[in-house]
Amino acid sequence: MSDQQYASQIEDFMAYAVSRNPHEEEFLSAVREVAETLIPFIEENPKYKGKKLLERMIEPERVIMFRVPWVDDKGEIQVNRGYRVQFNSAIGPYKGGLRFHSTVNLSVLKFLGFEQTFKNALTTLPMGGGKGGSDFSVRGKSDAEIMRFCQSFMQELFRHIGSDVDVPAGDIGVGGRELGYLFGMYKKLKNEFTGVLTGKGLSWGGSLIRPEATGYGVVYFAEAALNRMGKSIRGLRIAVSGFGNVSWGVVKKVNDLGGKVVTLSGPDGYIYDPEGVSGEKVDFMLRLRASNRDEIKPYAERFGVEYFSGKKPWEQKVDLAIPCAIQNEMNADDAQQLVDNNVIGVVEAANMPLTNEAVEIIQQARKLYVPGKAANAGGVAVSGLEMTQNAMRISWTAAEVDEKLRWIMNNIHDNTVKFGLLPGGYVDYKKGANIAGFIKVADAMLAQGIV
Ligand code: 2IT
Repeated sequence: MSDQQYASQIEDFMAYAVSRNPHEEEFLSAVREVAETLIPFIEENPKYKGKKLLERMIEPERVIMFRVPWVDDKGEIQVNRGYRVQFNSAIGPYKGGLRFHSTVNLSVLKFLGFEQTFKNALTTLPMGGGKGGSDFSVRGKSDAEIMRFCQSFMQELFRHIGSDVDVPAGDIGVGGRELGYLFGMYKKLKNEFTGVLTGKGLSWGGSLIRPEATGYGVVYFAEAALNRMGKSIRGLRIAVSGFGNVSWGVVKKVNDLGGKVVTLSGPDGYIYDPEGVSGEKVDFMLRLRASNRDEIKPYAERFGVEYFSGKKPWEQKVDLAIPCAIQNEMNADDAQQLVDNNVIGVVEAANMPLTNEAVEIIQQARKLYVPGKAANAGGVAVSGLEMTQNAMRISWTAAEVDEKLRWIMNNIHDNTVKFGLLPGGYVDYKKGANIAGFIKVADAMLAQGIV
């Protein structure tokens, strides 16, 4: 079939997706990104053709929405909305994080659950795709308010999850503190101590390296991709956005490998630290996060570096960009600026931080582009390792977990190169990740019949 025929097939499929999911912008953009690579692949492979696999895959197996009422410190009743999108269980129990953030809605969680299905397949571990959360924001809340919210959230969620059913974890706004409150309520309601959540604290079933895993995995992947180009992290100046868990792990591993992270950002703006974020500055990131203020400005005040209010770090001249904050944080103009500044490439640590137009600009310029579903899979991969340790009732050492994480990231790298290598040598990691993830899920779905 010609490119033009594929293009019209893609538009027909998107018209179908739009008609079934009107106004769900984030979800539709994730679907488009996948459909553009998978429709030609499916057409060329009789095994997958005519089975309505994409139509089946974009329909979540189940969506749960619920009321989350709680009482704030003033004694007022607050009402939030809770969700769990159980997207695909073809290769294992639903698995994916919970996001507590003001931008959370059904479209965002469907996009995240859809992406998670492919990501989890890439890890080689038996995990299906899911995502959940709430429009609750921890910003400006007291610890007691956060606890009451988490308890109310779990009072409904508990009946839908289980260690062989659906295993949530953290995401934006959900870290060790929130997972502790969630786990405590789950255990009380079910009267069982099982690995129903991952990202748990070390003394109650958590895994070493889980807090670092997403960021470490991103940098292991970046290093593998750079090595393929005859380059490495060593000596690179890197722009990072965000200052939360993912950025923190990226900063630590970049420092280990001899690179320099020169920017961090928050919703308020970004800081530029030409010396690099290292030493006590890395620990300061943890304190910023624990403060519930959601601002990066205090970093500039504390360390006397430049602060750019209301700006994004992509305007700095750097060798590599690693967006770690949130979806759509890098648009076409940002991507063009990076290309004009001769960046080596962009590695996504957040989920879909680049708009589809931004991805197009980076790839058209033949710069390195690695999608989050491949690069940030180390987080959920170590969640999978936490599930294994819980099931075996043992704990591996940090070195053992790190070794497995590195193996998994290198494996994802090689597998995405296998399906993404274009004539001429450029690697389309987006194509590679979509096809490699699809094959695993689609084969399982085909084997299990129309269910
Ligand atoms: O986006 C992600 O992969 C996560 N938030 C982690 C999910 C998990 O189950 O560890």
